[in-house]
Amino acid sequence: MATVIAAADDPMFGLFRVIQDDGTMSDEHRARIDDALLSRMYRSMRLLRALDERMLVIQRQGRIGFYGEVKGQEATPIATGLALEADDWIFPALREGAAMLVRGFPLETYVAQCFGNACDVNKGRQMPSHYSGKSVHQVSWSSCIGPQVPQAVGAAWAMKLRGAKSIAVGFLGDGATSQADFHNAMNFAGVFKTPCIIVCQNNHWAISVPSSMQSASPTFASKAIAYGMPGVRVDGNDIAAVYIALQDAAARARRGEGPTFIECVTYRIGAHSSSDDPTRYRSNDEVEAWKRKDPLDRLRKAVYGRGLMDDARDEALFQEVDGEVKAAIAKVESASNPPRESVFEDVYEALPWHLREQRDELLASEPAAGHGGGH
Ligand SMILES: Cc1ncc(C[n+]2csc(CCOP(=O)(O)OP(=O)(O)O)c2C)c(N)n1
Ligand SMILES: [Mg+2]
Repeated sequence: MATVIAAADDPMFGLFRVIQDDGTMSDEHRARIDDALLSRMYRSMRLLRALDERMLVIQRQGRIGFYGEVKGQEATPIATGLALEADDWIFPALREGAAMLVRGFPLETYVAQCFGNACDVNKGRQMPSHYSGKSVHQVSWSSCIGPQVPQAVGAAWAMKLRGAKSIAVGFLGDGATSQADFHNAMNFAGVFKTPCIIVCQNNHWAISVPSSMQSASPTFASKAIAYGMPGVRVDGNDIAAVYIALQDAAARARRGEGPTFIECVTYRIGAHSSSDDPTRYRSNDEVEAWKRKDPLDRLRKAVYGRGLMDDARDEALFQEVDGEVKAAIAKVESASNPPRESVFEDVYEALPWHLREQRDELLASEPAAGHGGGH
């Protein structure tokens, strides 16, 4: 049997961490994560946790049809939003939507995506939790597992051909590494040195399939070897570590040195989605063990340690962000459906005759029962 050489100090086999168990970080890392940035990370994570909790409740109440929680995996989307430049493009997988919020996308419009109503910039055409925003350079994920990686690599290739300074970041889960799309994209990125970062959120499960059934490699990060790019295995529950790894990879891509593959080791604390019951396939002990590594608790230790937060201020912050979430939901929930004829918009510059005919026929008919109308 072939021997796999795995040294703990090798970035592909070790685990890059920045926030230590006691909440401190080295002077070198502290110089890159100042108090203002750390506070921003904490506020964003507090907000995302509050958002997830409320959105899941309203899904259970039947007010939205579906919801995809990110509980336990908040560090990566937030670090991504903070580490990138405004011109960089994000091609998310299932759990990175919130990078949009960090980059300034309005919370109300974000929430409206789950209602798919007239406040939704996508006009209700996507499944809930499939966020996207042109204004913040974030592409919708397509529900299929894997295609966002070749899309990101292709966009990065275009950026390189145009001589742009921007980069693209493509995400995937551990399960998606079994898809051909991942391997095609990694190969292309390595050969053509496209300015991109490919980030695998290894949350240990692909719905009910454990990550051990996806790969025989010693780590996901080590897959980078085969494609001729650096691989980094990062503690995905340590927002500071994810941020620094992304910043370094982005700088490398901007210098023209090509792609980096990052594995973020994390855990999905919640269900795969609102349609899933994880008690059917994983043990409570496993979930409890990962709850003790909660990224929010880890970051809380760091902000408390620097004297940026205490219990009273933390409670006030929670009330503030939870209030923002409640207000956003209340504001968008009462909006009407998108206008029926909007289904014909945004594909053709000039509507072809057969679609004009269909639109006119639709407008001449009465809205179907149960359709809220839009005008
Ligand atoms: C091509 C394809 N196959 C199967 C599915 C069904 N499916 C949806 S999510 C999922 C698991 C994805 O796991 P992973 O990539 O680890 O992402 P995670 O949900 O853990 O974030 C599967 C198999 C799909 N959406 N697309
Ligand atoms: Mg997974």
